[in-house]
Amino acid sequence: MTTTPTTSHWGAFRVRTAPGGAVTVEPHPADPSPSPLLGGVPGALHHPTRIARPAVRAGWLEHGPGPSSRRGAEPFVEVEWEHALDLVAAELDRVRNEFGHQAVFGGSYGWASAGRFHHAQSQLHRFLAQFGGYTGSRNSYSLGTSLVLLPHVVGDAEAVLRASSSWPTITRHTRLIVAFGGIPAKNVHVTPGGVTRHGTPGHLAALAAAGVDIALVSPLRDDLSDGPPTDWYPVAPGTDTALMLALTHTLLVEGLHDRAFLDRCTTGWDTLAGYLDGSADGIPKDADWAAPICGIAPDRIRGLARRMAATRTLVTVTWSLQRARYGEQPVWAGLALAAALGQIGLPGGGFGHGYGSMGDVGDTGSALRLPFLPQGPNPVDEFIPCARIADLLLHPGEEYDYDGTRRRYPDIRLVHWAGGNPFHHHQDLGRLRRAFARPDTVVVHEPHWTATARHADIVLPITTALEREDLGGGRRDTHLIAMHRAVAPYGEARDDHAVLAALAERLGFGAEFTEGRTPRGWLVHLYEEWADRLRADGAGDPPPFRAFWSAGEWRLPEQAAERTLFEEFRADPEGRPLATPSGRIELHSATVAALALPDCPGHPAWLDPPERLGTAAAERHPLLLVANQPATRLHSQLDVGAPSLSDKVAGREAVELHPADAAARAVGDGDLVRIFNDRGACLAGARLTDRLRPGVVRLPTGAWFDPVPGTEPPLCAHGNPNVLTADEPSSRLSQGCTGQHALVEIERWSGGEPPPVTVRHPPVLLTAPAMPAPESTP
Ligand SMILES: Nc1nc2c(c(=O)[nH]1)N[C@H]1C(S)=C(S)[C@@H](COP(=O)(O)OP(=O)(O)OC[C@H]3O[C@@H](n4cnc5c(=O)[nH]c(N)nc54)[C@H](O)[C@@H]3O)O[C@H]1N2
Ligand SMILES: Nc1nc2c(c(=O)[nH]1)N[C@H]1C(S)=C(S)[C@@H](COP(=O)(O)OP(=O)(O)OC[C@H]3O[C@@H](n4cnc5c(=O)[nH]c(N)nc54)[C@H](O)[C@@H]3O)O[C@H]1N2
Ligand SMILES: [Mo]
Repeated sequence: MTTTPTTSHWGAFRVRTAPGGAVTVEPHPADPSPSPLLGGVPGALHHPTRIARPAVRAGWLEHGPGPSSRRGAEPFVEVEWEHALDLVAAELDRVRNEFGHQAVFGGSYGWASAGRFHHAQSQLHRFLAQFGGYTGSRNSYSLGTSLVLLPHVVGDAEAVLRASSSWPTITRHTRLIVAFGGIPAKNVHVTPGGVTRHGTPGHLAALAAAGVDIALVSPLRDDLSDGPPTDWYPVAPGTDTALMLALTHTLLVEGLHDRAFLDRCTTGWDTLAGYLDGSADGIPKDADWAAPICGIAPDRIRGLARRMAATRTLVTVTWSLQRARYGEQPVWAGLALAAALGQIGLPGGGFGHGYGSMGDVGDTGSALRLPFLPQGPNPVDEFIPCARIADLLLHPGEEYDYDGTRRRYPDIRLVHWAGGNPFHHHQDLGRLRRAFARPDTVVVHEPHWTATARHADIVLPITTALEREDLGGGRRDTHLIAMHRAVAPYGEARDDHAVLAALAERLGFGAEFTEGRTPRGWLVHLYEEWADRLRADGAGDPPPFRAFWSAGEWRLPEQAAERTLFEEFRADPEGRPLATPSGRIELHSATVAALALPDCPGHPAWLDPPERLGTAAAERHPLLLVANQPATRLHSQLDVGAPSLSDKVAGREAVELHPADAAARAVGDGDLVRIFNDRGACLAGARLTDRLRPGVVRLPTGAWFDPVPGTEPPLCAHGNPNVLTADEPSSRLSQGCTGQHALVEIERWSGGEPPPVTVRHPPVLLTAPAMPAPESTP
């Protein structure tokens, strides 16, 4: 039995390997609240869906590159590594010679695995940059809207997230948290890159112990654990902006707003006030106006506003609110509400974004930048906002707006994806399937036969983090972890780095890509370079690599426990201005207003989303689906692990619905149901609960997409919500992802024997007849 240290996006842990190769895991001893996701690791590691050998889609192998609607519908032919690498190198070379470097899409959005060196995207971007360039992608599905909006409003999006008021400050000073989207305990186990000490569950317990009141504004009661004293405001999804405006209106008309703070630290209040009181458009945004939109009674709205003004109040907005049409508005309106209260910059007051979205928001772990692999500049300046992937592939040459610029989609011929699963994460998967039919070639690096691998032409089997050595740690982590190799690579799987080094070798820049180092040599180099910098800056004194490696970890220096967002700015707005044009918080932005975008005006405003409860579209599809993050896995990762599998209902992903909605459809607990709208349909297992707002149903993301062959629009046999979501941007300002909401209808499955879930078996794999090597390689 050997025990090795490692880390993951859901926490640091130890791997115990029995002589026969059987693996068990145990959490890091310093972790007070280990993630339940850990339990998914052993089952996923050697699951039959692991990719054992390189494989090429039969039609591509036969006919060569070209658009094909057969992607995802053909068997694969397993080939030798040398053959697969020759094919990829030759195709990269052909595409750049015939169409130019911008014809290669290397945006490759997605999470992949923890590990600072073997980070799949960093490896791919370094490779493609040295290759001569590629079309990249910007921002994230997580925060695509806020990352574009916040610089206009507070100068720097990252600063808001990085410098968010700390949990110890909140538990000490805050009396009332108004939590739009709640503080879901299910999400805080995850932080990109790793987390050793999960702090948030303890902080939530401390909130309860301190008797901090929480106003939970969410369609789901489970967005807050049962501990703290809670008033539940079961808002209709997509309508928080109306509620926030009405709260701010109450503060305004009752004189509860802080005029001195607004004058000193913000700009645009008068414009916003004119919109709130109706002098701008004749419609006062009062509680009576908001109530029928958001589903919260007027007296509850007014009462909440008065309570907020009477005590130290933190307004928090989870990231989910901006992952929707007009997603800028609830973030901007939330900031305006906090500004009107005048508590921004006071301990325990003000605004927060993402408490309960990610484990590190509000954490006090290390602020150090960790070792990283240099990617080098991309010689091509083409990029897309990441959620525009289907538009990019479907509409080459078409123009679109992005953050005040007008851009044009390049013509993509080759898609190279390493780390990330677009056939899980993107909206309207039926449309994405059509988009993926367009390029000449799709290359995917993957450990598992995910839907994305199945929609590729050339599939390269990749090791998991347990099968290689690395350095691991996340934003605000407490430890840098020596990730030892725990088990041998699965089948013929290779590291992304090894694959790209072999391709670079074939394309003539092998030495530049590896700089002559082995992977272990890279770890030593990245670590020592980082340690030297820390010592030079006086920021820490890590041991030499060998000592670090044998100890298995190094304890990172942590930040002070107390931290208040915008404290310095509030103390001295003239001397410490924000990086906005006015130097202040912009409740009206002249820059945004000048863009004259109908879907993002110059101040926070109520824009009616096309899909919400009570709109015309709801007549045919009357239920509002919340497609939020799953509790039992990280997106699609670990869907074949034990926690995720044991949570399925009727063999499919569980959809939660209110007993009244179920009764109206003769759906019983545990029944197989079909969820559908005009974009697609999926099967799911019904789970009845009164802990959500009637009319709202919940189907989380990440069940592996399992389209029933021949269905168009697709019927997913397994329950991936993205067959139902719309591929529409949040706005023309940010072009962010809007996957959180969709209108749907549900019926009990009555179609006889239901289509089976097939995605937990590998696709049909053929063996290549002895294949001659291609004549020449570049
Ligand atoms: N409807 C709806 N859709 C959403 C969301 C939503 O709220 N609603 N949320 C969105 C959000 S916030 C996000 S971040 C995205 C997440 O979307 P993704 O990041 O695409 O999701 P993952 O399932 O984490 O995909 C990671 C993939 O990388 C693979 N992988 C792991 N390690 C390695 C490695 O070392 N090398 C390689 N080559 N591959 C590796 C895994 O097997 C997995 O297939 O989903 C988005 N989609
Ligand atoms: N276990 C687990 N944790 C994760 C992830 C995972 O896959 N699994 N993914 C991680 C990633 S990549 C990210 S970006 C973050 C995402 O963090 P978030 O985007 O904050 O997470 P979600 O779970 O999508 O949404 C949080 C809650 O918002 C509520 N909500 C949805 N729509 C509305 C609305 O219109 N109004 C209000 N008031 N509430 C609404 C939902 O009930 C939901 O549970 O989570 C991270 N944490
Ligand atoms: Mo995300």
